[in-house]
Amino acid sequence: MTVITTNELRLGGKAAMSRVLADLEAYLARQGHVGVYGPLLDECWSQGRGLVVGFTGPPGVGKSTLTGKLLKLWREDGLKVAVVAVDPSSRHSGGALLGDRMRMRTDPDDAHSFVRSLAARDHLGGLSEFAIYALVLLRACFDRVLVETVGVGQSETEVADFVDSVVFLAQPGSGDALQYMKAGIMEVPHICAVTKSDMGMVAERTLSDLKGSLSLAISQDDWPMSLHLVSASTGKGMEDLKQAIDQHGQHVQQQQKHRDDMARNMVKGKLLAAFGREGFAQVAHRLDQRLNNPFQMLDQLTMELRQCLSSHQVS
Ligand SMILES: Nc1nc2c(ncn2[C@@H]2O[C@H](COP(=O)(O)OP(=O)(O)OP(=O)(O)O)[C@@H](O)[C@H]2O)c(=O)[nH]1
Ligand SMILES: [Mg+2]
Repeated sequence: MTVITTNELRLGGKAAMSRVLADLEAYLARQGHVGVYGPLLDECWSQGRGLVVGFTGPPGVGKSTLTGKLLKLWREDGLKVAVVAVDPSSRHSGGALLGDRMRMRTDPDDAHSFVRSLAARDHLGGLSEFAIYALVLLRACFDRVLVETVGVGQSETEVADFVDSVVFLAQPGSGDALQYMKAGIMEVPHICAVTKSDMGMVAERTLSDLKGSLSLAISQDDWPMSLHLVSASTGKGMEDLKQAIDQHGQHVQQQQKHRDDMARNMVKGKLLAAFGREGFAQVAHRLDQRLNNPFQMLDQLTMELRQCLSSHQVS
C-alpha cells in the first residue's frame, strides 16, 4: 500500500486532504495502529508549522460563529485556514448536521479554507483519537488550524496538550470560566474572550468580573492571559482577538520544548489508553529522549507491547 507524500498532500488541495483523512480513518479502524501512515505523520509533524488554536467553552457560547469569522479574517490576510469541529453530539447525528452547517458558511471554491467535523467518540467533549492525527496533517498544509471543542474538566487538559493556543470563550452573564479556573479544574487559557458583546451591559459586566479576578493569571507556558470582549455578529473586537492569537502563536512556536512535550504527551496518552499504566511503565524510559519521529516510535512501542502481551497470554 502506498501512502501519499507530504508534498503531494500539500499540492493536492482539499480533495487530497479529504481523501487522506478518510483513508487514514479507515486504516486505523482496520489495523488499530498508524502503521504505514507513520512516516507521513512524522514528516507532517516535523514540517508542520501551522498554528493550532483550540476554542473551548460551554455549548452555545458562540464557538462556531466565532471560528467562522476568524476563518474569514485570516483568509483576508492571505493565510490558509482549516476549521475542525469536534462534535460531541455526533453520536446521535453522525456529525452530519454540524458538518453541513459549517460547510454552508465556507466558500467551496476557496482552495485554502477547509472545514471538517469530527466525532468526539468516546472522549466526551475532548479530542477524538483520530482528531489528533487529523491535526498533524492539517497543520502541515494550513497556516491556522482552528479546533472547536465543547467541554470542561478533564477534556480541557487534553485539548491543551495538542494545541498551541487555548482560547476560552465565556458566555455573557456566566461565571463559568472563573469558577473552573478557581477550582483548578481548568488550566488558565492563553486567551479568554467574552462573546456576544452586542448584548451590551451583561457582556461588559462579565468582562469586568473576569478582569477583576484574573488580572494576574499566567498560563502554563508563561503567557499573561489576555481578556477580550468580542462580537462575531458585528465583528467588534475580532481583529484584536485575531492579533492576540497570532502573538501567542509566535511566542509558543519559538519553543522547541513545547513541540517536544506535545510529541511525548501524544505517545504517552495513546500507550496509556491502549496498555494501561503497567504496560506503559515497561517502555516509559524510551520517551526520555527527544522524539524526532513520534508516530513511528508510537507504532514500534505499540507492536512491542502487543507482542509482549500475546506472549504472556500464550505462556
Ligand atoms: N447576539 C449574538 N449572538 C451570537 C453571536 N455569536 C453567536 N451567536 C448566537 O449564539 C448561538 C450559538 O452560536 P454557535 O456559534 O452555534 O455556538 P457554539 O458554541 O458553536 O454552540 P455548540 O457548538 O452547540 O456548543 C447561535 O444562535 C448564534 O447565532 C454574537 O456575536 N452575538
Ligand atoms: Mg458549534
